[in-house]
Amino acid sequence: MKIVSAKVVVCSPGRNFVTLKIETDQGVYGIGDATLNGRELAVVSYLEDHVVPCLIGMDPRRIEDIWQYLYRGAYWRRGPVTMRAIAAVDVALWDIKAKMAGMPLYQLMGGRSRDGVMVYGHANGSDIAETVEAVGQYIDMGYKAIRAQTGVPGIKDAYGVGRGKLYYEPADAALPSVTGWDTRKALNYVPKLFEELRKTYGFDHHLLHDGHHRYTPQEAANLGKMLEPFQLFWLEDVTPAENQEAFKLIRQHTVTPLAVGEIFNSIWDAKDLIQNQLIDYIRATIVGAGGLTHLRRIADLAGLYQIRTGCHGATDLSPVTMGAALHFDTWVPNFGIQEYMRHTPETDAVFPHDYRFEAGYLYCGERPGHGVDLDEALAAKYPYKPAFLPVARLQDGTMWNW
Ligand code: EZ4
Ligand code: CO
Repeated sequence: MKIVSAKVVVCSPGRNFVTLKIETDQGVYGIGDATLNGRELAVVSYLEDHVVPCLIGMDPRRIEDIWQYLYRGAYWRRGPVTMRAIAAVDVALWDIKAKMAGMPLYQLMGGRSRDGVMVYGHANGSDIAETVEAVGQYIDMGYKAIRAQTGVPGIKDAYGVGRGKLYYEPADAALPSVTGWDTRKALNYVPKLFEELRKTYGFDHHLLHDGHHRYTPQEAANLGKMLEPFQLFWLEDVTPAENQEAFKLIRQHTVTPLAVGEIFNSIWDAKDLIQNQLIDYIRATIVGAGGLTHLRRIADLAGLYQIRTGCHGATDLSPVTMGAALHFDTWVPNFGIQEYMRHTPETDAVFPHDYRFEAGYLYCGERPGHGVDLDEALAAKYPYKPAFLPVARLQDGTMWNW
């Protein structure tokens, strides 16, 4: 069996996606996602110029060997561009293998560990009152877990506050838009949001919050401590994780559960945090961290320390990643939660899929493979549109972490 073609499709049905389609001499094909929000074309070039020529003629059944070939063979290891390209190949090859086996992907991974995959949705509003109302709408839709982000008076376009209710998308301009940040104002305001949420809805639902790398370790510890009475499911990316020692300080001061890793691209980014038990949830996901082949190694390492998974699932991860993630989530023993931001109807039409939402859970389908396809003719109607993520500056103009 041989790979006869590998094609990179760039389309923008509401937002940009980079998709890899690998075809074999036996007519079976596989689909992988390679989207890197705001840096899409770098991955296109990596795939088209440096990966696809090597794939032609290879045996698509040798998933592990091809993974090692692309990882070790490049000499230059890791990084978001490289690991997304590897992820796209890996997921397309797992799709092919599962189709050949006539099985949904979760069966190949080891079979079902649970009936459904608990997901969390994104509720947000321009202030506390609006956000409390938005959380109520998610509760009414059946969600068991909800992430809450609020605008903060005096901060321009605080992170996580979208224009639409269901389709929040941060990459919104042909050049990065400039947003604001003020830690003092956020520390005054965010705990009040959760106080209000618990007063209004009680303690039955899981509530989450994303710090989006904005706080210093000491400020993060302070926030975690202030949020303790409200029993969050997790506090995410509360400080940047390049310096992993920083999490020791946070841990010494708060029992609020911590989640990190949506920008991690390999097990090496996560190893120290996991082995020192400095986090509770690992956010690495399939497209970000080298595909299923690599993500399951991260999950297994995390499992040794009772750390559970919480795969990134924003709209910049295409339905292909969501489909594959749901098979992974259905299998992985130490599953925690799955992020789920809905795609627009345009995106869903370009990527026909068989997963479905019901009462707070997503269910992967039973179709052979990961269950997500690409409608190439429809994709061609939505050409690439330059779109950058925003940047953030403090009030005096200092560049901050977006
Ligand atoms: O800002 O995926 O938890 N979710 C997030 C996301 C990220 C986007 C960046 O492309 O932090 O919304
Ligand atoms: Co996040």
